[in-house]
Amino acid sequence: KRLKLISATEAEMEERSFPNPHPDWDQGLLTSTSGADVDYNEPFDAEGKVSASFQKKVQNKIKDLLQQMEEGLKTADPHDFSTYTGWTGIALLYLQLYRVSQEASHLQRALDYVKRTMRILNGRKVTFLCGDAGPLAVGCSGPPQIEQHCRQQGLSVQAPPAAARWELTQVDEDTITKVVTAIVESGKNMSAEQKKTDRCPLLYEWHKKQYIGAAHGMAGIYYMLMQPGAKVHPDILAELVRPSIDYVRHKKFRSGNFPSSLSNESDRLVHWCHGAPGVIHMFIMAHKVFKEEKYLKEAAECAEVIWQRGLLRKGYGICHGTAGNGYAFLTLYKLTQEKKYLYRVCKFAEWCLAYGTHGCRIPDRPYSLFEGMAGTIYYLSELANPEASCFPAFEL
Ligand code: GSH
Repeated sequence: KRLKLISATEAEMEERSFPNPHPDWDQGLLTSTSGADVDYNEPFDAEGKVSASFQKKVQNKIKDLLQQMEEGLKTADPHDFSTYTGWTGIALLYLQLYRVSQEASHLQRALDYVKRTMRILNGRKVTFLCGDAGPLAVGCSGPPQIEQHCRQQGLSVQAPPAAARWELTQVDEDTITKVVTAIVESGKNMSAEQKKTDRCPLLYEWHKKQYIGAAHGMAGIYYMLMQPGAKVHPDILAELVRPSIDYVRHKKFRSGNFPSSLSNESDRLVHWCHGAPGVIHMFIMAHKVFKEEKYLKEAAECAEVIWQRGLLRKGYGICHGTAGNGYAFLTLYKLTQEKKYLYRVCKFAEWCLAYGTHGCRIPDRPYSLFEGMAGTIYYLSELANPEASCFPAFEL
């Protein structure tokens, strides 16, 4: 069984990603006084900051991509209100752009898209990314105009604190506790059913598979349970969540990547949704919560695989694209303050600046937040203030 967990063959790895053409970060060169050497770590300037000219390039590209996106959205599915592929995702992008630039036109657009979603909700799915919960939460979030609109529509809203930077809807603690309890109970039951109580006390499946990644799987669920806002009891964290995280940890391929599900042994996907770029967020949170070095080490190893294999042929999006992989470096940079990770953030952004020139696959919803261009713009917009970056609809 162990033998099967060998890493991917080169052919398999190459099939999904482009070889990373960028030299890695070199601390020695940055401290050198020679101008030529400093260029090597471009786009950092001599002081080790992201250079003004690179920031300018990013800003220009954001404008250019936004125009393309607006044009493209004219032919997008008018009924798709979702965060994942529809109008709520676009509203979230404009809220982010407003946050970064304070330009009122962005807020207005966010509001227009939110209004649109309120008219087309269909009550079929309750989930945040694909169902009604996402648009409702975004509709009820901070900006007063959005709140007012929701009130007019007869939707219940609770006023967020005045200075809130639109934390998504303030949900009362009782409701959070109920949801958290349901998640923990369901994980315990599945683990007992599968006789894994000792090894992995919280087990989940989706479409009959025990997925590992951030979007559909265990790493995403443990990540949410560790959020301070989830207020999970420390005993539950220690006795159920932590051993489950360690179980996932032991599923690591030799390459440093992670399988997409417990039953899948092929080492191919290096996406936020499947593989190291999603699992890294779980490790970073585990390090914050349990204060153990080993989790930070795991996160750093994830970052290596992502650096090697993260420039994806699938595209530039956040769910299974290069921008989503760049968020792994952003989050690790926020935690460690290591320049190396900010450098990698910039290199993945640089790749995204050449949007469409690498011969990548065109996503099914090419302009959407999770599959397409809106997600790439979102990622690029984080460069203005990396300390405040947050993977949309995931990191809090
Ligand atoms: N509909 C998506 C798009 O057009 O971007 C493609 C579907 C996709 O890539 N799904 C992700 C995946 O990893 C999971 S969310 N699929 C399996 C694979 O790439 O082998």
